[in-house]
Amino acid sequence: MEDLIAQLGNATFENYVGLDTGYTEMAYQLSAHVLTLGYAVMLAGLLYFVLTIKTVKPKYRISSVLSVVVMVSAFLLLLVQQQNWLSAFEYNTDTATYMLSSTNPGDLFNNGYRYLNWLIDVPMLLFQILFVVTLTTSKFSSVRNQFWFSGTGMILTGYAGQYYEVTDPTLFFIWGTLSTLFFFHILYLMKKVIDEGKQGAPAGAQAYLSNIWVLFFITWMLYPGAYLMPYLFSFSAEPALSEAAVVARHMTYTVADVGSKVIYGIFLTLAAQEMSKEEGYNWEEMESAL
Ligand code: RET
Repeated sequence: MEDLIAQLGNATFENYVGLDTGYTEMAYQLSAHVLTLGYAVMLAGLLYFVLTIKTVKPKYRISSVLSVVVMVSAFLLLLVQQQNWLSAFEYNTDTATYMLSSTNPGDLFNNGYRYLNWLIDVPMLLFQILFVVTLTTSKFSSVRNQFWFSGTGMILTGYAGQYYEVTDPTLFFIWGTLSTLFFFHILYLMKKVIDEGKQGAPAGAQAYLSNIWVLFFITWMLYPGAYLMPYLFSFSAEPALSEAAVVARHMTYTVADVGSKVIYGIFLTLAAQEMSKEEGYNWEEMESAL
């Protein structure tokens, strides 16, 4: 491990595996395919949010617009992330694995693109629900500011921490813990927003809002899981240099992205449709107007 650290420094563990054993065909391709699936779904989601925007009353449409913003930024950054994977490693016939590229014109593999993407998407996703629900006791601007504060705090501390996942586990866990404190605040606020939003909402919308809370909780928890992946596979103070952990991280991020951005946005659209119907705007009976 020491000589690997001398060569790779603060690079993330994906590179360490690439220099150590390299990736078997299956692990390399599976990663490439999962990363491709990620950005393809964002493009499909973009169409869904554009095409369904008129199925909800104008006052709910900002939610669809925010989903569009999220889809465009996620599409671009996930595309770059996939290209980064392809260029960082190259097939080596001696080892019959994909090793860290020695002729790589680009950079090492890094998940930083994701974090910077979250800097845009996390506040957007959190604001989005505020345009669908009606708050009873909390103030819109106060919740919005707190969402923004804790959202960016969570990401920036996590971004700092991920550089130390191999070289300095202590710092990695300290930054990770700080980030988790912001995360708990977000979970608390979101639960409050959803509970308030359910009051007075039509039954159909209430059911979607309950589903949104479960979806939100599960998919957002996957991100810290992906951060911890090298340790979840090693169960020790040293990160596991295992290709299975790398593939698991790609899969976790992709499932989390599809759930927290696309399915979440779809559920919000469905909830807004129910609310629109309740308020006399029934798109199913006004095809000609669409
Ligand atoms: C980090 C660092 C380790 C601790 C925690 C984290 C949480 C990240 C989350 C990210 C959510 C991202 C979303 C992106 C959608 O575009 C930063 C991994 C708690 C919850 C929803």
